[in-house]
Amino acid sequence: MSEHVFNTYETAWCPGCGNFSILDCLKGALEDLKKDPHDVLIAAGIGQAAKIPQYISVNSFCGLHGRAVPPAVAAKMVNQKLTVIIDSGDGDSYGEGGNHFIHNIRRNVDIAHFIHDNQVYGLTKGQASPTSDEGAITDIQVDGSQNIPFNPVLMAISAGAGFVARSFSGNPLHLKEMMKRAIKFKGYALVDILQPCVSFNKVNTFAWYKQRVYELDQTHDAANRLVAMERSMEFGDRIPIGVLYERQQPTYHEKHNVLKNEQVLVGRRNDPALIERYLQELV
Ligand SMILES: Cc1ncc(C[n+]2csc(CCOP(=O)(O)OP(=O)(O)O)c2C)c(N)n1
Repeated sequence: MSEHVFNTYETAWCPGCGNFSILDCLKGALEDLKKDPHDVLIAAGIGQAAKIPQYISVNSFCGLHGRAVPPAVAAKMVNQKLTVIIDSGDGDSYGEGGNHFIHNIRRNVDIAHFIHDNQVYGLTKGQASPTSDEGAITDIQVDGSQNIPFNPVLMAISAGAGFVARSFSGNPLHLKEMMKRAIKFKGYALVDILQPCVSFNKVNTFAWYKQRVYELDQTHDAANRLVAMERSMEFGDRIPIGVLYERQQPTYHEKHNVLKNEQVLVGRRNDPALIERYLQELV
């Protein structure tokens, strides 16, 4: 495959933004996995992170705020051969899209979900997001955020996700590896990506993460759900990155009566008499 397949475009991001590395890693992961652009769909909502599909030459769906999951699920539903990726921000995915986030995990649709977690609503000038630290001061939360921070990796494991990882935009080798594993995983796979926001998050900076982040090693038992949950709660002086939890389980398609037998629904010939009968049953 040509190295020019996943094109580069001029972006709207601030110099130093973690999004650049995340975009590079995503392109690298797709190249390494030898994905052809027409076999890939990236769905996003709204935000700085959610602009990613505009900077990469694959199929894309730019949805409303928090609404990246439904079109991604629909696309996977009709074409299982498609590599479906959701790539969006923490505000978009865990805030406005929180309902979709949780219940898509329960369906276990085969989708890789990459979330740029900069702990703020960056596009709209840095308001607190679900993952903001308690006490985080912003232009709106002038006395500090009083909400308990949302823990996406712990939530995903407890909701039943089969693959849950965390990575850091400042460690591109690690991030690309996590993306590749999530894409290859059969079933829902989350990668929460710690990402500095150079304009609106002056606390959780690149240096702040660099001091705290450490890579999980072989001593971590990623098949043990309780161990994974305990490790997921470590977020302070030390922050683990890597695959927190991994367990293969039947996907939505494997359990579905029709989908388990049909790889592609697009273009199939429908029987008008059958459709007429279904309609009659409805009236
Ligand atoms: C329903 C709805 N609520 C709020 C907004 C305003 N809005 C657009 S982008 C955005 C912030 C997105 O934040 P995040 O997903 O964290 O991405 P970032 O910009 O930080 O990359 C907000 C609040 C909107 N467009 N629609």
